[in-house]
Amino acid sequence: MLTPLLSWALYAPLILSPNPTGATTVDAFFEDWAAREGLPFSAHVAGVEPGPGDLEATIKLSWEGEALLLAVEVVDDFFAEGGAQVGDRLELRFGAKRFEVALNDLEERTPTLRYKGRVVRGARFHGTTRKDGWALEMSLPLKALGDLKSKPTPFAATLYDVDAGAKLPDSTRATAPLEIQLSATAGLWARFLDEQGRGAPAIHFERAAQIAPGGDLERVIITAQDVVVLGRGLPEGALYLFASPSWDAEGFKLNAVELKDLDGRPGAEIYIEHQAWAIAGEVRLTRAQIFGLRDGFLKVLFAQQLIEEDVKAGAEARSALKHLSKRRIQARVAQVKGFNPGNYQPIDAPGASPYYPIPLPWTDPKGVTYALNRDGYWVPGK
Ligand SMILES: [Ca+2]
Ligand SMILES: [Ca+2]
Ligand SMILES: [Ca+2]
Repeated sequence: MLTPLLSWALYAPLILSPNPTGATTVDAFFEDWAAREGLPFSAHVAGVEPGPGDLEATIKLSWEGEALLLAVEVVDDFFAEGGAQVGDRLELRFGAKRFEVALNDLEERTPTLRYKGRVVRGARFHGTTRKDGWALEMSLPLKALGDLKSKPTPFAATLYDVDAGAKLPDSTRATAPLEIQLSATAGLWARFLDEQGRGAPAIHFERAAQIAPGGDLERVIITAQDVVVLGRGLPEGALYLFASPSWDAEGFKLNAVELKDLDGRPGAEIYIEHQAWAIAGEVRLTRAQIFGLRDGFLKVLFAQQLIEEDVKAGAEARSALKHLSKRRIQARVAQVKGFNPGNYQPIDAPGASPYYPIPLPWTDPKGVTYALNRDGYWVPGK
């Protein structure tokens, strides 16, 4: 079969947020799709230009868990039953993968999904013929289609309309090419900003990661004010969790972010190293923090100053962290340049800030070792 050559448009991808579980039933009743906008088969690709009442069609997409859900509704003056290569049929493209939907007779002989001629297992169909055409609801296993969750993927559907029972289609129509991406976190950032009254802050970091164990990936966003985790699998049905560590916003710069397991429990923690002015133009601090989920909140599990620079005086104290094990972190004693222990005033005395102060040789000659307990890292004996 000749496949129409479509050039992919560089539009913003169509971001699909998930259905609430069970909101769509594959039963050839289409009320459950009423709120979704349909993509028309608007491009005439080949054959005769169909007239009114013949080959007006739309396709709708949605997803739930590990299944892509589609609804196709077709006005067609004659339904020609057939298979992968004959009769009315449908083709779906996801990136470079081309799938054929063999409609069979829609009802008794259920349609099948084929890839390179072989039936794809796990696809479910429920079709129906109508007075003015036909319609089909389907649930396709995501793992067969490609990685639609992590990156925008070109998508197009093509309809081959056979009206006289002949093998060759009378006409062929396709959706305009576009990119789709399934996102478990679509819309949640706007909701966070709105509900927390945040305006439109500059985003310094954004990435998908498994923060809450299991299910779809969460999205981590860091601004000069907040660390935010967006997701639909967060504790107690929360759609976002956030911590606002009252960072100095002046000169805020992220030096490092790592999303990985740091506490030996399922799900990644968020390690952040940032710098900002404590006194603008004079004293700059670099700080390390670890955020993690505890008791339904995003909590600071660890906080330590790493570097203090007095840029006017050219003085600097520089510590470094070492992960001794999953449960122990050591802040090495700082290497000090230019500070005079006699007139050195720690910027943050212990307890005065959420950051443990930088370990200086004259206050903490061995550095500081933290041990993880349930709620965070602590310094034994402090
Ligand atoms: Ca339905
Ligand atoms: Ca037809
Ligand atoms: Ca963990």
